[in-house]
Amino acid sequence: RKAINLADYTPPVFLVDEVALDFTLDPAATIVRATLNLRRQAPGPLALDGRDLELLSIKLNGEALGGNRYVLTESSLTLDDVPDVFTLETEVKIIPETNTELSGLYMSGTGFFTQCEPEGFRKITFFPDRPDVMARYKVTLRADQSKYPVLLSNGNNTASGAAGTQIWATWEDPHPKPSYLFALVAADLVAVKDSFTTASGREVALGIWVAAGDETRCGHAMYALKNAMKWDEDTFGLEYDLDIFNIAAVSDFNAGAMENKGLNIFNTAYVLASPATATDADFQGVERVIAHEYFHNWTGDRVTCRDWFQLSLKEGLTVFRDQEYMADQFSAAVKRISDVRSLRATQFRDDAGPLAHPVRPASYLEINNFYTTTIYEKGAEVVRMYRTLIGREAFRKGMDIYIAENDNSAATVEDFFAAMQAATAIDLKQIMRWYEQAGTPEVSFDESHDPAAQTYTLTLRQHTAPTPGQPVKQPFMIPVAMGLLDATGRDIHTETLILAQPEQSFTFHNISEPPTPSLFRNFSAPVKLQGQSRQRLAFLAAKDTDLFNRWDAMQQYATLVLLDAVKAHQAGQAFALDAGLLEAVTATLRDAARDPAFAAEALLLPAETLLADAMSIVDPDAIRFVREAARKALGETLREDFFAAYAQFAAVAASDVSGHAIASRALKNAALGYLSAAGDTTLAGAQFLSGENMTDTLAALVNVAELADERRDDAFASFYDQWRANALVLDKWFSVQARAGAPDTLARVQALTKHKDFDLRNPNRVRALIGAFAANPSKFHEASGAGYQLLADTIFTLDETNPQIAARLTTAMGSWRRYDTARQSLMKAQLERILAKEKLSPNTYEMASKALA
Ligand code: DPP
Ligand code: ZN
Repeated sequence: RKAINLADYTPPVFLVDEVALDFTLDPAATIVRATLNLRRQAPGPLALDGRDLELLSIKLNGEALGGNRYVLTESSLTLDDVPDVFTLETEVKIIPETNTELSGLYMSGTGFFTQCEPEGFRKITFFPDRPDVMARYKVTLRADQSKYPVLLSNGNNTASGAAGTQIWATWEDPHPKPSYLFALVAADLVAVKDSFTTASGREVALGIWVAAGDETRCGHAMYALKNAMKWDEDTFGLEYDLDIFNIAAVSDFNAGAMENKGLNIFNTAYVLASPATATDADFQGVERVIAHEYFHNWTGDRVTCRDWFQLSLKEGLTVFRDQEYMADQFSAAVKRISDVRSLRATQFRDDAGPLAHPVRPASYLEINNFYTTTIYEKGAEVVRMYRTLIGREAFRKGMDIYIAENDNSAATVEDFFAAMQAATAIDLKQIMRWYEQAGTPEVSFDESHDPAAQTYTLTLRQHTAPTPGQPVKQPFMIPVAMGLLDATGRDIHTETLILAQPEQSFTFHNISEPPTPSLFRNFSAPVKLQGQSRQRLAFLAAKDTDLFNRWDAMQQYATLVLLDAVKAHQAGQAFALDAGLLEAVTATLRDAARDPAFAAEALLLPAETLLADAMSIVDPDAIRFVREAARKALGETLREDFFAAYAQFAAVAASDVSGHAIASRALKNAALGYLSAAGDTTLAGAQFLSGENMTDTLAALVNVAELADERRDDAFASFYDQWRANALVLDKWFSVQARAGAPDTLARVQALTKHKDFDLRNPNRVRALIGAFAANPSKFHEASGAGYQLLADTIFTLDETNPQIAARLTTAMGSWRRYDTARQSLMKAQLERILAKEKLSPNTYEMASKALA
């Protein structure tokens, strides 16, 4: 399969001004009639994309075309001899019930749903399926009234009716849009309705469509939607632009949600939430994703992408916007901490391996493989760096310019750059390297203090290791938000430096004593800061005025200490708890009441995956042993404090999901984790039994899952009995078992793949069991290689029905070179086995071959 290259971009030969679609919906044979008004832009034939379509008829300006007038291949329909302006009518048959890829039109639950981003529309009708072709859509849906009483599409419902047992509805979207934003829903759903009045007085009807029985779990989604609509008006001056906004929830969905114009389609996991069934993290996930998809209405829909290489133009920007939204709802520092925690755990890891790619890749085989943390989360960091560099006011001005200049068009990363550059006097040219070069820069520093001159000089150096296809890196433009602390921890100077060369020195005046620098405050750039001494880290962990850096110093300190303990363990020495770590945890715990949300984050030791990233040869067993030993030692040493904290933060109503309640539960459950690690499991057992709140129940279950005895088995059995009918809760039942560190995890996961509720057709279930297991740092990497085999077996089967999810699972073996030679060859053998599969999808082929390259 041929690579698609950014450098080969050419504008479309034909534009489509209007398209009328008429669907007669039937699971076994849906008929799609399309009328396209086409207009030539450049010389050449008309080439339309189309896959899995049975062409029934084709007319040009009303005249039926014979087979000699067009060329049909597996993926295209080409007409050589066409006028400059004309109407093309096609009629095709598609089979939604056999569409297991969940791209295009497919069946799920009670009806029909679509997913068109990035290239699903070509599985619905022949069309120039590329984002720079923006058309106005008129859509008529026809279906059996008894089975599919609800018919939805983009825009406004302009007409409806019934004819015999059939109903029909017409939807018209006044805004031109690319084909990837098309959507339809035809299903037996019920709506939770509300309304929102925009700042300029437009009344918007809001509907959240779910399966009957799920209406009671839509409250948080509706709250979040209205809150997000208001926030975008207040923060960016962006108002909603249609009279109706619908969200439909579907339980079979490859991604989290989709921003189709006026009709967002959501994975049920990001709509349904009640305190009894969803954790606090789930509630926050619903709010974040609802906001994210809503924000796409401007950054994605009104201003879309010229081509898929620009994916981060909409995704990085929209993630940045949802991060800012969430920061405004809760604690900004805690939000930043949890975002950076996951960026480091996933994006930094990818950036260091064979799958590393720039925020704007130069080439791909299968664009579905590029919905990555690099495009999304690192892309958001790049947008954040613009703001850090030019300031909030200029950034807002740049956003206004970006929207105004690119409204109703398909833009590029350069257009965003131009808008930001127009808003500031700072030369931003070099920021473009963040889009072009993959890899995580490493920043180191030297310092010197001159008591006579009262100056302090900081020298910063940046270096970025080679990544696939990029052996040499140019220096990045790195904003370094920093402060200088005196010996008492007071800020004596704060500034944002710009590091743009391989090495740069900065001199500060009137500095009488050697200060302590606090660098990259609030994580001002996605880099790795190196060379901080333990003493420094301990000081910053206790004193930094920047909450993020205080947390980070503690994490870095704990990382150094635990990595030393790993070495000691490998050398056969017994584990000894570091006094500084004990001191830091003690101080955090005793001060927890001041900011429980922050304390709960600070109490978490660095994840096993983060420790793994810092090792040249990953030893998953030693990492797990040491991290657990540290948790146990802390739990035992601070037993009284943890019990006290548990009791202090326990008094929160089960139904309360306010920020205060969420923070209290987080702190309480952090304490529960340490007490359980110290062998005190009665508390977890009792909390499990008393649970009316899913956060508490699950936190207890996670601890009970570590026990390989009947207490665990009883807990999982009763959880199953209680929740077997609730798919989203049952997903948790699978994933807690797959994430467990208990010695028999692998065998249990093998057995669970045969469980009657395990279903390879449902992406949420696959992620809950197989995805979670592949992210289990020690059990997936069990020395026998049986974990790799299990994953590869799943990929083998899944590749035939859902290549997108199969390809995604393959990335779990992307870091195989980081392990010992025995594990390396076991993982490599599985990757090779996958590559040798007959009829392997291009999706999985790309990931497996790149992992091995
Ligand atoms: N465009 C979607 C999103 O916003 C991806 N399915 O995440
Ligand atoms: Zn998005």
